[in-house]
Amino acid sequence: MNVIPIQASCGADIIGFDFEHLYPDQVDAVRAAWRDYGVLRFRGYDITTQQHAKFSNLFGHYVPVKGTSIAHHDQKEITVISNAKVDGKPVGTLGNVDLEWHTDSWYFDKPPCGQILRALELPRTGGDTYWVNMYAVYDALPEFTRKIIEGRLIQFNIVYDAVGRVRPGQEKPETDDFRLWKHVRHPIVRTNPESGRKAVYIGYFDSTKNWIVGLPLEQSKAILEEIYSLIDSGKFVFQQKWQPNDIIMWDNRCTMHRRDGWNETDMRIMHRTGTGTETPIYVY
Ligand SMILES: O=C(O)CCC(=O)C(=O)O
Ligand SMILES: [Fe+2]
Repeated sequence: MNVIPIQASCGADIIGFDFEHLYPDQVDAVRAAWRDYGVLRFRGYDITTQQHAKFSNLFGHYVPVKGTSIAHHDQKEITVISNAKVDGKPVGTLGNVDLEWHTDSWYFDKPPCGQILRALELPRTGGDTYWVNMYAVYDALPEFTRKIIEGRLIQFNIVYDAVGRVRPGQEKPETDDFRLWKHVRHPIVRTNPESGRKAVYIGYFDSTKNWIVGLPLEQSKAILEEIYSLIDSGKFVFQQKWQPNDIIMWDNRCTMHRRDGWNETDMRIMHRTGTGTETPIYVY
């Protein structure tokens, strides 16, 4: 088995992994590469849904399919991400929406540590996915900004989802001051216990609903915009142009991702599992 960096900033290809036998030395090498590169690509592996779930379970306990997401009909670990419909009924969620940078399940107390996404059916054009290395974003921040955010918490509202819908079980807040809305708080500089390295952890792109706790609103907004512009600079980004049976495994603690839209008349079907959950921590 070989690990080949895709680009300096983010990502590595895994060549020659055996999904059938799951040899322990290969699994250990994947674990080490996952720690070192944040995003791993397995290109052109025609695995079954059982193999996907079994592989995923090696890296952390299984993360149940959550909320309005739709589970695969006979593999409970798998979330189906798709715009496809069978007999008029959607087979998955996250159609051609939710295209902004995010980490998965940022509104949870314990978000998933890793996610494993496999492409089954792809549109003719569009639908690329991008990952950004948030260790590199942390390292690229001016020391002045790093000093302000080190040890602080970021507050994410849990009332609205990333596309502005009220989440099931939540109610529209009475006040416009988003700092008073129901929320979770996590360290904005997050230490990944796997690597010991620090990454910026910001959930999703929205300086009007995220707040760096304790900072005046204008300053919080300015720092978040500074972070977003580093992400958008593209310097630390890996662009995945999908081929069928590509599998991408990412560390959800130290990367963010987003994807492009595509022509709605084309079908796009992806299968995803989560591996392990963890309370985000900051170690000085
Ligand atoms: O469909 C994709 O390429 C990625 C969707 C996404 O954000 C996810 O699976 O977490
Ligand atoms: Fe996502």
